[in-house]
Amino acid sequence: MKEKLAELREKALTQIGASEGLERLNDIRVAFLGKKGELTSMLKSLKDVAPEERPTVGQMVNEARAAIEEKLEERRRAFEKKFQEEKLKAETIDVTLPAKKPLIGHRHPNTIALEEVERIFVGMGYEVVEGPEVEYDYYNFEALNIPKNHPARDEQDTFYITDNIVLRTQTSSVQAHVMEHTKPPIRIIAPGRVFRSDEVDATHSPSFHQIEGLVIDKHITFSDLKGTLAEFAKELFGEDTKVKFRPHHFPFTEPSAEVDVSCFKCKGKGCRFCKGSGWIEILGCGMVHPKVLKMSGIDPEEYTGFAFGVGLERIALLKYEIDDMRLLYENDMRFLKQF
Ligand code: 2NM
Repeated sequence: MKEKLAELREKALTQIGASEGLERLNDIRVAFLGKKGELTSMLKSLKDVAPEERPTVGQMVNEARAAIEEKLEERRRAFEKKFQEEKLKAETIDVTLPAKKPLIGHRHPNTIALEEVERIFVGMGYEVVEGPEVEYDYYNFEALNIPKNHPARDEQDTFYITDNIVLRTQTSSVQAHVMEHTKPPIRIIAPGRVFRSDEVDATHSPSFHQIEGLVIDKHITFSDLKGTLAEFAKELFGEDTKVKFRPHHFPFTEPSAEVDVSCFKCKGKGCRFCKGSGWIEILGCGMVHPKVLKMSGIDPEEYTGFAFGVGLERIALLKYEIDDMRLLYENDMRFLKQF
């Protein structure tokens, strides 16, 4: 019995010494000290030992138990320590590493250009109004003197929702609403997204933005229109910018004109930017057609007005010298950051 006990003790201590990991350590504890463990069963067979031997053997069992427990605890602590050290090593923070900078967004060139245009017109006393992108055929066409079968409808390759609802092709639709419910004087600009069934290329997109202006009051003349747009061009492109009005045709204005500005790159001498002409086309305008006023309930005998329309992307491309409109829609931060 004594030899067996000594053997058992040695076996347990060797196994503990060779164990790797807390799980194995627990298995060893159960195998020797558990309810059905080897040392426990030895304690149970103490009754077979001669009575005079029992105290010594009993003491040996207790000593063996204490020795195994101590070794188990020692080993457990060693594992814990090793585990901690590995964890610390794995989680080391290198305080000298550069920090990750949060990516900060940037205003879109369209937005910058729009805010610039709004600033100029608000400074002249205009109000900024918005309206729906999905519009009745009436406000997009009829009320602007573009009846059914008018050739201008074909030019505007429209997205139809139903026979009488369209994605607006121009923000003049907003102005038709305003004229209908406002007694002049009216002085507004209507910026917003418009839609035309165009193929995408460097200068076209099926969805782009317009800013249209409208002024209606007593005694408004073409001179007011010229002065307003000349001032606008100077503020937008620089004090020495000149404007040139060329006769044109729009269904909703009479007379109508297209406006060129002197090239702000070469000051009108002619360069690659203005294709050698010295002029850059920027907008369309005219005196609001009496029929348009009448349809909206404004008396053309009492009131006159002027209107103009300009493409926002066109201004952004010109102002920031961007040569492809598609760049405006790709949301590449490396591009957007430059403006
Ligand atoms: C343009 C050119 C000329 C225009 C006309 C109107 C309205 F509502 F008064 F009839 N709004 N905008 C207009 C006139 C728009 O864009 C090139």
